[in-house]
Amino acid sequence: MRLTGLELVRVGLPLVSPFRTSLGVETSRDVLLLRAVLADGSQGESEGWAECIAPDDPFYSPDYVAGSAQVIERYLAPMLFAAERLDPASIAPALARVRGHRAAKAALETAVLDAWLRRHEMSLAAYLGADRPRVPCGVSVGIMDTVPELLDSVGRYVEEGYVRIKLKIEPGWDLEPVRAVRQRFGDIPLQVDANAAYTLADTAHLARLDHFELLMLEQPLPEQDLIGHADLATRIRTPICLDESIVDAATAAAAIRLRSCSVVNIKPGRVGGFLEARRVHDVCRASGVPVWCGGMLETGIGRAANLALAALPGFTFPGDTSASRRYYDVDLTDPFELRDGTIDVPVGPGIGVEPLPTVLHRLLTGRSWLTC
Ligand code: SMG
Ligand code: MG
Repeated sequence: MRLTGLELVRVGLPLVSPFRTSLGVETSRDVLLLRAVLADGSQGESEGWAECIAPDDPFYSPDYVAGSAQVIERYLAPMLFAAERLDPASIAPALARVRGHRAAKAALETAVLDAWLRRHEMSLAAYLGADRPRVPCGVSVGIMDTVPELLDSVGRYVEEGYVRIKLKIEPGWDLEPVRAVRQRFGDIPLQVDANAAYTLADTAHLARLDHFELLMLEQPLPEQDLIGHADLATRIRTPICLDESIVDAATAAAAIRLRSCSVVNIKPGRVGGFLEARRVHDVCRASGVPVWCGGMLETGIGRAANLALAALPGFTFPGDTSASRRYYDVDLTDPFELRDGTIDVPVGPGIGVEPLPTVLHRLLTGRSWLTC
């Protein structure tokens, strides 16, 4: 199969409520979607969709949405247009000359993979080796102005049935909100995420989190600091999970060897695509390290694909794969709903969903069409 066309589609979606982390506040998303068209000689064409996880600004990682769009238009798409025979395994090698830009590469690989799977009438979940029809879901709760506001928010999510709560923390917003949530909600599965807001000088302070029996402390230190995380891990009891630090299967292997973490958050868009995400899963599983699926406030397009990954056997912790209404009043796809703390893994070919044309049309902010 060949890639014959690629459309970059931009949509603007307001979030239902601001999402504050140690990196800043998100109130809306400027989403880049890709629509890939593959041609298969006499067999005709097939189409595939993907969402790029890059946020507006390069604060979480070097990726940002305008940069991802540009590197796709200028470098990545032409590289794939030039490929004679595309199959899923050939995409990442065809893009390897470009360094980094993992969010852009992941989106492009996913759009082509979706088209390829639709052509072969296979779901992404089946292709990846998923073994469950639905997955337990957690929710990530942003930093709030006050503890009572946080408790209201957590209370609503607990009532909706989320099976674990993740609190965003930063210096000045850590022990107090965690203590308050523990006091109010007892021994619910609870974890925290710092987005690299601490340093090793905060070790004694972070050790005070041990008292709260958290499932894990996610990315306390800067992303490159695997040794620092390993040192921290010997000084605190709370298990360390890495997110930003793990950019491919090789860094996962290094982090495990160094004992920098005992849990890994996997986001396909952070590691360059679903095939690399599966390799991260395989490396972790072979070492007995549990993984879970992270989130980047995806619309239904990105969420559908993440749910397929989250159904692999090594994903033993609930993911940040929340229902559509946690993010958006109107999602780009039919909404994903929480049922008994779980969300169904899409079963249709490819990622199993497509943007709803009327919603897409209403929220559209730009589109450009590239051909070989
Ligand atoms: O998709 O529910 C979601 C968001 C989950 O907390 C979440 N993501 O570091 O894990 C993380 C953050 C990154 C997003 S901040 C832009
Ligand atoms: Mg994180």
